[in-house]
Amino acid sequence: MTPLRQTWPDDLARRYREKGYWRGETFSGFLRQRAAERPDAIAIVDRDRSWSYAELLARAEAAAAGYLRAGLKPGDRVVVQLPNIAEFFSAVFGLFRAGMIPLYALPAHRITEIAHFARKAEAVGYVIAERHDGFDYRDQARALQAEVPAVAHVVVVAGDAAEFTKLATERGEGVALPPDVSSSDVAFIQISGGSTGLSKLIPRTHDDYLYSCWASNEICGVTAESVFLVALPAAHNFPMSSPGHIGALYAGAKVVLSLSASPDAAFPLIERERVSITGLVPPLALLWLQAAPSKQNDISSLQVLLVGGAKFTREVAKRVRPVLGCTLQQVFGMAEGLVNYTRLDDPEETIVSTQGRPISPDDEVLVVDDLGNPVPEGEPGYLLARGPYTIRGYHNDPAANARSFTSDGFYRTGDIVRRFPGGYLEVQGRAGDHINRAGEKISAEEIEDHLLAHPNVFDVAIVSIPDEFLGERSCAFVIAQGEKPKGSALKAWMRTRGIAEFKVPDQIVFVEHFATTAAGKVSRKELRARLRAEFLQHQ
Ligand code: J2J
Repeated sequence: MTPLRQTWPDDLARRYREKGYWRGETFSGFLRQRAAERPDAIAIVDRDRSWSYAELLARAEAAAAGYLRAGLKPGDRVVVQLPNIAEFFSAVFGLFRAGMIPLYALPAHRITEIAHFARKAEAVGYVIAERHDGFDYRDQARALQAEVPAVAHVVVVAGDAAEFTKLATERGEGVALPPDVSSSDVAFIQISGGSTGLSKLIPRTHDDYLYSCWASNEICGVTAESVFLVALPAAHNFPMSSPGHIGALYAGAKVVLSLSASPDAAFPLIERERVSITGLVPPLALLWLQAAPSKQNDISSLQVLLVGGAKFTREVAKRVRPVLGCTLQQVFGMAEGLVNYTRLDDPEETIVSTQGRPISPDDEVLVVDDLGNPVPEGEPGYLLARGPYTIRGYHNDPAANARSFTSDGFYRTGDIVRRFPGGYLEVQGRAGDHINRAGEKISAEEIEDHLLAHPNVFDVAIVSIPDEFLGERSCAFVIAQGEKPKGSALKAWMRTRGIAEFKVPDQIVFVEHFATTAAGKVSRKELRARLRAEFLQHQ
């Protein structure tokens, strides 16, 4: 098995420890501690259950014993694909307790993506719920085992397990739980929303991730009294770490789970649980702003609304305080590490017009030109980042690492930003070719590769088009060959490719040919830029 690691140079690692950023704690260690300190405090609430910290710990230990009984071993990598239900937490903290490494897939991911994650991570387990949103994940488990036979263990945490193993809810006898792992070990794997090809794997350590969570708690005002609503998919890095459910649990707060982020689902939960803080992507924030005036629910407990994942426009941002009665906190983060927040006591203008500043005094941020030279303050440039919770490399991907990291360890975020006094950043756009569709990142190349497999597609370019609601939508420019398919048929065919629904192009435009230059072929990047410009001109 390719070893999973994330290492910083010794001098920096020493500095991060000495400064107290890396506290030497692990995920299962902190949960055990919270359960000892406040056993009866409520940790997790979903639609119809509520678990105390003591109960969550007991369930995590039972799950850990169950995994070991089923034949999984410490160090094994396990793809976790769960909706926002309480068992997400017993399943995942069970894996931590057993020294296993979760890889977080989103509920929307389908077989092509799940098989890629499993192969790339050399996973041997897959943790699912029976069904969610009408989709039966057991069928997906069968397809995965057919495609990647190494995934020998499927654990179903809720519903009917069929031929698979049910998540253990009793500790049972005869299984000793292993000693805690080291805080510098990789705790779990996140998925990158990168722009080239298939998703890359992001190994995060206990030390670095917990730092980003507890420091976020301080910046976002999360304490043991807070009530944090997870409205976005719990597996996504934003609702997990900014400050997220992990931040909230670290603080000993209450985490409330909503199966959907729609106002219809979320507002009654805010009222019932007196939610004080939550996070949304911009299109959902817009929906909440539209819905709030006509809803009867009392959402006055909400103090902070974090908005991030994609650019939140200033005009909409300005409406948050007057309409929802809470403080907006913009957050510009990435699963690879660096997270920026506006501060709760920043002037309103800073809150509505910037994407904040880094969490840590030791976040090193550079804004550079094409040649890698720093640009003057206020000028746009590429954002590079290095620091105590920003990864130094993807898992088992030397080519991506050569592209995405400088020789001195800065991560090339791919974002184009301007930096202002005080370190505040304003996101201007992206260098890479991906579509940020309502916070979901889609690689143009990945979708082009799928479409090229269609017999009547000669060539294709995927382009991001500005969209009033989604921020960006995806448009496929297609040159057909043979019989020209209907756009709707092409979309339907894409759905058979086993990919997440959000990756199916929103729009398909057939063209006769792609422009070339006198010198011959243009680069894909240039082509996409031209098609986009032409499309917008004719709007
Ligand atoms: C513009 N673009 C943004 C913002 C992210 C907190 C919040 C978000 C994420 C996330 C996260 C943006 N304005 N406010 O992990 O902890 C775009 C950038 C960035 C990419 C990362 C967190 N906030 N973005 O969205 O890994 O392009 O993380 O590089 O999914 O989203 O995407 P992702």
